[in-house]
Amino acid sequence: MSRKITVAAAQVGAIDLTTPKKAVVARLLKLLHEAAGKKVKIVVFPECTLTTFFPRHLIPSQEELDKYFEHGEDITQSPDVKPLFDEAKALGIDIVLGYAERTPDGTGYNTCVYYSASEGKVLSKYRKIHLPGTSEPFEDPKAVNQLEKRYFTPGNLGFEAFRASGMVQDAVKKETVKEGESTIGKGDPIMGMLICNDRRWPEAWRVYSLQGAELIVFGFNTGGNMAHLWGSKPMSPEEAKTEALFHSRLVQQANSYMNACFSISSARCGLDDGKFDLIGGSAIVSPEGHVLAEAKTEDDELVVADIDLAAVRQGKEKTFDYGRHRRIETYGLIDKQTGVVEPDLL
Ligand code: CDT
Repeated sequence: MSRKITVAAAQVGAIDLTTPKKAVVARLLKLLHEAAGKKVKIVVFPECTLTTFFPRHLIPSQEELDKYFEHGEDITQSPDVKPLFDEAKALGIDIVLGYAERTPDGTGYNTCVYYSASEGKVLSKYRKIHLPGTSEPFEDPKAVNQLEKRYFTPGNLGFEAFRASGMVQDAVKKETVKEGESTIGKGDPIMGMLICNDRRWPEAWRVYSLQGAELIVFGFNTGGNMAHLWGSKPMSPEEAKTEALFHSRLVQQANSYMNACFSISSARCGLDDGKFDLIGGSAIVSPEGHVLAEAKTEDDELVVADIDLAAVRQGKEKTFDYGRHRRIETYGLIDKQTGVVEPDLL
């Protein structure tokens, strides 16, 4: 049974504080049309795609801050963004879009949705669970801030895998399955979504792979030089950026392998406002941990690969056959303890 799909990361380059959402959406539409020309079926856009990564900035005015959020329950009806969903439907391309969400009760989430073109609706929503950075800006005026803990609440939707319809031919459905037939690896593709910092947490990937995830997708905004938040030693901006890119790639390749799934990562990158440097490095990675396609620029760029979801079976049925090899009776600390407790001193 063929489980081949052409997929893409739509990497997005610099966006300034004052760039209007309409101008960003015009760029996203250009990438979507390029994807259509390459017969892509799923396009993944970055984290908080529609604006500059505003958690860099202390924005005291609520009215000003709210301009960076989408309001209400249904992003597909947001006036500036609706044309993107309408075009995705017309072109028959599923899209993953990251955005800042303000719910009707005023809560802020760092969110993404999976929009299905064949169903004409959002199939799944994910709200970022691991929020990095600080609530207060650093005193050092030269520091690059990451005020996600100030502007967002940790996601409350968990890591809920879902199936994407209309992607593979002859997928076994509830109605068509024959009695006693094994449906493993035969249904519609099983997907999971993460957002940026989540990709560094193996627990997040594992919860999805325990649901059989075949393809995990995520967008990111990763600073090239965030000396106040990470780094083991003083580095030049160039060294810091190389290290940030290395770690980004390391976690994507390692977690794709250890969870026997494909993954797509999509960067917001470039020099925002001519000074905030974000790494690129959008990539599509195989379940064996190999890079199948990667961005060559730090600008708007479509990164495309043909993947065959049947390739996840090898890892899921041999090295990482969880049912045969996992030893959950020994993993208790994972869900009982948050921080580190060291053994008693000698
Ligand atoms: N957006 C986001 O989550 N960025 C973080 C980097 C900053 S926190 C040190 C990331 O994990 O890439």
